[in-house]
Formats: sequence, C-alpha cells, structure tokens
Amino acid sequence: MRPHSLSRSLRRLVPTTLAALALGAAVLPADAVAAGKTQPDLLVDLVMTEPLNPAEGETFYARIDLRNYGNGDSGPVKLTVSVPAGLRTTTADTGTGWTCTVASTTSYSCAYPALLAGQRSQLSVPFEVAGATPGTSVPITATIAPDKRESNTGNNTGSVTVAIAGTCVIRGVVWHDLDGDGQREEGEPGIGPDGVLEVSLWRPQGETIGGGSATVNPDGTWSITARTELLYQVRVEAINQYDRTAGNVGDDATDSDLVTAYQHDPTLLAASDEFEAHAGGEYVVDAGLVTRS
Ligand SMILES: [Ca+2]
Ligand SMILES: [Ca+2]
Ligand SMILES: [Ca+2]
Repeated sequence: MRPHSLSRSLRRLVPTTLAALALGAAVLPADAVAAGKTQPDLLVDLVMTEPLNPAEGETFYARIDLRNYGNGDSGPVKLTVSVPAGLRTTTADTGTGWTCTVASTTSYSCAYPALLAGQRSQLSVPFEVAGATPGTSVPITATIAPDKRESNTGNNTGSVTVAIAGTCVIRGVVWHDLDGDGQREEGEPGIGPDGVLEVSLWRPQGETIGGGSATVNPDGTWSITARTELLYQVRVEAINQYDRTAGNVGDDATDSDLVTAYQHDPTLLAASDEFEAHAGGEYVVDAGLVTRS
C-alpha cells in the first residue's frame, strides 16, 4: 500500500468513527463495511445567520452545515435553499468547493462534488432583506436531494429563522436618590452631564448589530433610538462620588433599574438587566444614584 492511499484510508476511518460516537450510535461492525453494504446519511443543519439581526436593504448570510453520518460516499450533493417572501437572492459566492446558482426568485440551487463518510462541509448563502416587516422572523429552509439511497432521510431538511431588525426607543432618567430608598420622590433631582459621563447600550450577543450611546440632558433625561431584535444592557457611567441605589424596589415607574455595578473607580459603571429590544418598542431604564459613602 502506498503511503498516500494509507493516509487516505485513515482519514476516512477516523471521521466516521468520531461522527458515530458523536451521535451516540454504535460503530458499525467491520464486516458490514467489508461486505460493501455502505450507505451515506447526509444531514443538513442551518447553524445560524450572520448577523443575527439584518435590516432592510442589508445582505446577510445563512451558514449551513452538512455532514455525512453514514458509512458510504454521498455522491454529488444537491441542496435547495429557499428564499422566502421579504428576502431576495443576491450574488452567491460561497467558496469552500460549493457552487450556488439562483434557481428562481424563491430558491438557490447549490452543489458539492461529494461528501465522504464522516465528512463535513459548510457553506454560506447570501440573502438581501427586501420588504420583510421589521420585528418579524423569516424562515429559511435548506433541503438535500440525495444522489444515493440513504440510511436516514428524516434529517435532509434544516431550517433557521432570521429576525429582521427595526428600531426602538430606549430612554430614562438618572436621578439622585437623596434618601437612598430606591424610589424617586418629589424633590430628588436629576443628575446632568456634570455627574453622568455617558449612557450606553451594551450588546451581550457579539453576532448582532446594534448599540448606541447618549449624553444626559441637564435634567438627567436621555434617549437613544436603537436597532432591534437583540439583547441590550443599559450601562451608566458616572463620576465616582456616586454609587448605584438599590434596584427594582417598589413601583417600577419610579424605581431604579440598575441592578449591578461593574466598577466604582476611577468612575462608577453600573448596569441594568439584559432585555430583548423589539421593533417599535419603547423601553424605560431609570437610574438612581446615591452619594457614595
Ligand atoms: Ca440523511
Ligand atoms: Ca428616594
Ligand atoms: Ca424596575
């Protein structure tokens, strides 16, 4: 056996075994393979979209993961990817050995030479947002047309939904909780830009697009028009003569919504809970500060 054919056999054997173990399935007995009773089992999995929250007119990618969990070669792989209303096709440049063509206004047709037993391949299919309603979730489906008889055809379709971004308003007031009871009463003043350096929106999900920041007005009020369909946390940075007051105490209309402080020096950095921002929403996040003891 020549060295290169040995290494090829090993390459085929190792991923097959790993894939079978990953599925929790028993590794097929060697005689099944020796007898030539091999079958492919292609599986399609739409991993995610990039970014998670595209907006009107933007291009995004659906990342599709395919594997051959069977013990035989798949032969040519054909994959149809649906393009639902609200999205449209754009120039496909998938790379990684795949070729995708625009089959119609409602689908792409993608092809790959073959997946060996245990082999895996990924492709990224581009879409443009065209007329989808902000705040809705649009489904994308990918379906394999197998070239050979498969041991399992129940896993030949995968789908993912993409949330279409819009805008929302996130606003609040920073105020001085003079009696430290967590509620804003008459006579407790707003804190303006002399005390508050910045209010910003932090995104815990890196795969999203959004954010923003604001300077507070002299009366402590602030407002940010922000992109939606993602998680935000409001962060308030203030001079270090302040600390945050107790959060979520009593009536939500007059309480403080800061629940944690990440630092006290050289500046105070305090934050709200994370919340989902949806198109058309208005979110009020108030911040009560006390004089630091
Ligand atoms: Ca299959
Ligand atoms: Ca108070
Ligand atoms: Ca609250």
